[in-house]
Amino acid sequence: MAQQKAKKNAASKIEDRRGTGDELHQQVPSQGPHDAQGHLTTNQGIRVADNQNQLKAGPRGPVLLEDFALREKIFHFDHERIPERIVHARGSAAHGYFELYESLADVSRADLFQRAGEKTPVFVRFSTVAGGAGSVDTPRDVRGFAVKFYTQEGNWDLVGNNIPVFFIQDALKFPDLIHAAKMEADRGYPQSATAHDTFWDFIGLMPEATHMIMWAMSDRTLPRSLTTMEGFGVHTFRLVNAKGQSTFVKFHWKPKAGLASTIWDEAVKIAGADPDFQRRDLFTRIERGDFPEWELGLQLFDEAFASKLPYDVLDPTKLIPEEILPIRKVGRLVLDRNVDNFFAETEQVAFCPANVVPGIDFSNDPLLQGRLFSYLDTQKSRLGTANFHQLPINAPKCPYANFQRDGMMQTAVPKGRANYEPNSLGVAGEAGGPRECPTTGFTSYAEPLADEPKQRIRPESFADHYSQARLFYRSLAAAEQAHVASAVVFELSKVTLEHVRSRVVANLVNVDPDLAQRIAAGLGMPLPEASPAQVLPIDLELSPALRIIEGPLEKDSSKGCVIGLLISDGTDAKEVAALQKAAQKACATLMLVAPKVGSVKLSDGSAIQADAQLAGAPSVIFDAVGIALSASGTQSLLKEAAAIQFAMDAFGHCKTIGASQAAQPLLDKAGVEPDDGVTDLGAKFIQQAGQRHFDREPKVRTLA
Ligand code: HDD
Repeated sequence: MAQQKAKKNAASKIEDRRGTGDELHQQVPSQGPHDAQGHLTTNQGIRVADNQNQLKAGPRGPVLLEDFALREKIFHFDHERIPERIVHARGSAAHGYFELYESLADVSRADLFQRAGEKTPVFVRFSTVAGGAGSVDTPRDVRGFAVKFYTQEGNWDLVGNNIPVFFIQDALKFPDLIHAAKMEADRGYPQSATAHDTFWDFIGLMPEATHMIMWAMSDRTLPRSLTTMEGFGVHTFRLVNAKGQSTFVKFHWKPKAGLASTIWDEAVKIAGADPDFQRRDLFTRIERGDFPEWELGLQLFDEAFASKLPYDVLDPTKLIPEEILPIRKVGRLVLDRNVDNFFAETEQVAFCPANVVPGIDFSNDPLLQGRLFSYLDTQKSRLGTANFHQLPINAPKCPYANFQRDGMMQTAVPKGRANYEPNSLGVAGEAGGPRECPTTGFTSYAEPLADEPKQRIRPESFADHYSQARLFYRSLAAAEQAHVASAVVFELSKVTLEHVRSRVVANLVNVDPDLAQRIAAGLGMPLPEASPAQVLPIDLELSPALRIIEGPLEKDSSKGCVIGLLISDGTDAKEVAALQKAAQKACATLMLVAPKVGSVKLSDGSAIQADAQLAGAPSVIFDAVGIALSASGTQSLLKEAAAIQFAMDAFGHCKTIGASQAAQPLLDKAGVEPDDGVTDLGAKFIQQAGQRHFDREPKVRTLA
């Protein structure tokens, strides 16, 4: 009875939370290093009298074994680390909610998709793939985009990436892909970089990776911020409604902040200036109330639509262009709370594509099917016990009950005699324990299966490896195409084996002979013959929606931008105040950068503190830069390499630069030439802060 009551209470608490949007986040009970009275204690609750000195035989004597406080503290410290994720080890995460715009009851019975306006708590972890947990934030790498929805019918994990396709078609090849991509087995380098022999050796031998390679070499793998990238579920999934009807679906996350990337040279310099650049950016945005937001978009289709496409929707190396199948925006994802503890939440969160709720189901995509096994399995190795679901970040926020028992680190205390089902020890729901729910429980979509032999075979419909690679490359803006060509030249220039370079370029001839020619020229090698293609590529209709530059989502507003303003003694006080006001109005952040942080004396005699010192705040960490120097300030900074570099890099990275007239000598020394993106410190400067000026690029670097 008591059990039933407790269950009812839990259920009604859940009811109360429906649609209110408040208190969506269950707080983890805080366990500080002290007891309720503020005393420091051991893990056994014994108050610690001295946390500075070990117990010794005399002031200069040996340490005594009986010092249990010492032994416990060191013992625990020695075991603080857990294995990092085999992939996606480096991640940053935040809490938030998903809010539904309209009921999707027509296509899915999933509880979170029923009531317009309802909010579901979420936890989102972004990651790089190849680097270790301590690696930098801005390598050229795919970004993970994993969302855990704590729905009222259990957890749904949408474990996606910021690229809508994948390298391989079959999960059996995943260990090979990752071994090839990560640091080389014998030498342990390079870390978090694909620019090495083994990666490109594998890629050259796996033509199915070519489409993904085009994305990986594009600006998509250099996102400016985690908040300016798209997310994709990649595979085709199914939605299933209350009548049991199935609709295929592809999931998209569209960033409200727009799409923005860095330039390679910039990404490399950010890695040195601030290895935690994206983690810090996510955290500080949320701290200052600039909550990152994405819209959930669905591409919905049926078997008849799928059968007309010239590619297979079960093939994860293919996408369906938005122009062919428009995206229906059905809700928004808002990240509004930082984690309280990085380890307990970001590190211990365990995602699994097999976590689906009634109304969402899998397709037969062979990559997805393999993933369904891998994630649960890896968590056991990483988190050490089959009870990892009990960790607060992983536990569902709805009641859950079954007869799974015991195991290492069991923290639940299940009551009652029966730990098996069926049992007749009590009336269902009482002492006898939980029972099946044939109507509301998860049932798999009853897909009719073909009567075919068991075999290891790749379907013919998966054989075209080049048409979509061509579609992507040719859909890009000219500047982006140049970035792709240059990225491949860069990466292959790091490849020491000539036959590997040559094989990759031979594959790319199938994608676009002009691209291959540009790359061959950039590498200083003859253009090889096209590699034999299983299926000759066809020209699909181009999809401008795939672009960042000049694409539908290209960032052009200053909202959310971080602008660096270089000031020094004598800087015009009115100008600083006006820029601060304008930035605030544009919802941008203005950071003052000065040779000394403590105090800068402005033109009116007032003193102001800078937010960052020049040497530690190069322009790569800002979206746009201003140079508000007086004539004397300019003169003294003309001898400062960091100040010259500040302007030079901003120009080289095609950013908007605003400068006072008196700063002109500094611009001249930095090689900043007049163009549309170089302005005075008036209104245009702040308005353009979110824009890049790619027309400038041919002036500052040779692209392939
Ligand atoms: Fe995976 C983690 C995304 C294919 C096996 N994967 C992982 C994470 C993301 C993805 C975002 C990090 C989750 C987190 O933040 O904790 N993975 C993908 C996508 C794929 C994909 C979008 C293709 C469409 N993955 C894939 C395959 C396999 C795995 C084919 C294995 C057969 N992935 C894993 C894993 C990881 C993982 C080994 C490592 C850590 C973890 O699971 O929790 O199980």
